[in-house]
Order: sequence, then C-alpha cells, then structure tokens
Amino acid sequence: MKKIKICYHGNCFDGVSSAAVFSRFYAERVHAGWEHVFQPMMHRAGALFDDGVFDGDENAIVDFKYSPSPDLTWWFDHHQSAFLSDDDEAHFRADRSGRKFLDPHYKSCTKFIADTLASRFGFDPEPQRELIHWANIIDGALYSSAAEAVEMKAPALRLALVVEADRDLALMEMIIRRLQSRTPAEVASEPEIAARIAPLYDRHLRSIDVIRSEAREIGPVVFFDVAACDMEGYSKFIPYYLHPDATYSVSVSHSSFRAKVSVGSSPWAPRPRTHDLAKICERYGGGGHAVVAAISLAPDALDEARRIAAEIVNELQT
Ligand SMILES: [Mn+2]
Repeated sequence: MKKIKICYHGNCFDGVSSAAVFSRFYAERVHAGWEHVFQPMMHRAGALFDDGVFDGDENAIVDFKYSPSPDLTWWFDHHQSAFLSDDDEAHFRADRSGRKFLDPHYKSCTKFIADTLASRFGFDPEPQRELIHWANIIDGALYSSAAEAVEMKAPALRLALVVEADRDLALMEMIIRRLQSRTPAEVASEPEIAARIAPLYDRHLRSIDVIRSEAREIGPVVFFDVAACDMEGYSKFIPYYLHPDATYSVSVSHSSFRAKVSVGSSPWAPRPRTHDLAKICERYGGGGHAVVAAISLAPDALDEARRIAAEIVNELQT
C-alpha cells in the first residue's frame, strides 16, 4: 500500500487539528486508500528533520517549519519564523508545485489549510467546522478572557490539554483520526480520552498554584522560573489570569529534551504590546509569532536560558 507521511507540529492543538483536516482532505480528494502515517515534529536545538523522515510516497508538513527536501510534497505553515535559513526561504519562493503554502496572517494553520484546500482543491471543511473554530481560538489566543482560557469549561480546551502534554504517539494518532469525523467535544468525552484528561486537568490546577507562588511582576513583565518544578506544557495564559495588568510574560522551564525560554504577551493587556517577540527570540536562535515566541536550548543549557530570560525581561521594560 502506498503511504502519505504527515509531519505535524507535535504537542500542539493546531498541529494535531491541521493533521486531522489535511488527512481527511487527502483521503477524500487526493488518494483514497493510501496509508496515513503521522509523525510529530518538535522544535529543538540542532537539526529539526532527521534523515529519513520523509519516507512516504508523498510527504506533508503541516504547522511546522519548511524543509527544502525534494521528497517534501505538501507544506502548510502560518508561522512568522517559517524558515531555518534564507536559502530555505528562497527554495520555497522558487517552488512551482502549487502544493506549498505560507500565510503568517492566519491565526491557525488549521484554518489556513481548510480555507486553502476549499478555494484551490474543492475541499468541504464543513464537517470539521467546530474543530477549525477551536483550533483558531486556541492557536490565535482568541479567547474572550483569561478566565475562559484558564478555567477550561469548553471540552475542546480540555482535549487540548492531552494534545499538548501527552507523549503517547498512538494516542495522538487516535485523536487525529477521530477528529477527522467527530467534534472535539465528542472526542474529549470518549472514555479513554476522558481518562487521559482528568490527571492533566488536576495538574493544570496545580500549575496555577505553582505560578501563583513563583511569579513576580517586573515592570510590565510577569517573570517566573519553573525549571525545578516539572512544568513542561503549562497554560501560557495562567500568568495573565493571575496578573491581569501585565503586558508580557517571560519564563524559564526545563525538561528532559530542552531548556526553554518562553516569551508571551497578554491578549487582554490594558497597556498594549510594543515589541515583536519573534524578532527578539530569533536573535537567540528561537522564533514564533510577534505575540508569543520561545527559545529552545539543549537540556544542559539551563544557565544560559536564565541569562537570556533576564536579558529579555530587561529589554521588555521599555
Ligand atoms: Mn499553529
């Protein structure tokens, strides 16, 4: 059986939703009956794409950086920092396949894919309307309030907890396949998914307490260092829920595979953001969006992460 390899932004609701939309499109409009293989891609220090990652008969990347590999068939991204190098960008600009797309104006790659496939390839996004809606809210930080984001009353937000935190690849694939035909609320309520949500929701409530005790306001910035607290994957809106007057958050976290500096801005800030956070993080080898960005360092580079975080806190004071 021929196979389509779909590389998606791992542990990201928009990445998983993008994979669910693209894979339904592929089965309906490109090749029915091909095997779909899903592989999460993670931002990390060093090479992003392992040799042999594009081992399908066709290969797609959704919601993740570009690769100039001749084996890459489809690409969709909406990140401002979409290219690892100027050469990669030039390679993309010269592409005439009509299957590689970038639009940094989109709040979510899921909606970008749905709109692009609808207008260019006759795809009907309607069956996944709810998924597209929530992916756009989650990835675009379009919540009506910090409370909506942090209290997580909507089932899609609880499903996002599992998607963002769980490392079980079989579970991710199950979620992607189910989201091809079911709503996020339906998927979240299925017993084997609900059982995964419960401990993560408890952990989410505990992370609110940890950030409450670690965070301090430095001018317009909420800063917290949770490297010692086993906090990979906490909600980035907690600092704004707890500090509604803050404009920015800067944090240091640590996991087995990276030391991370996260830099964000509050969608509800009384004083508006003036810095482009992607540009700041790019100077340190990171990237993202103007409103939220990050720097991933090697796991033994925690001291450097702390030094960078302090510099960024300083830069955001004016
Ligand atoms: Mn995205």
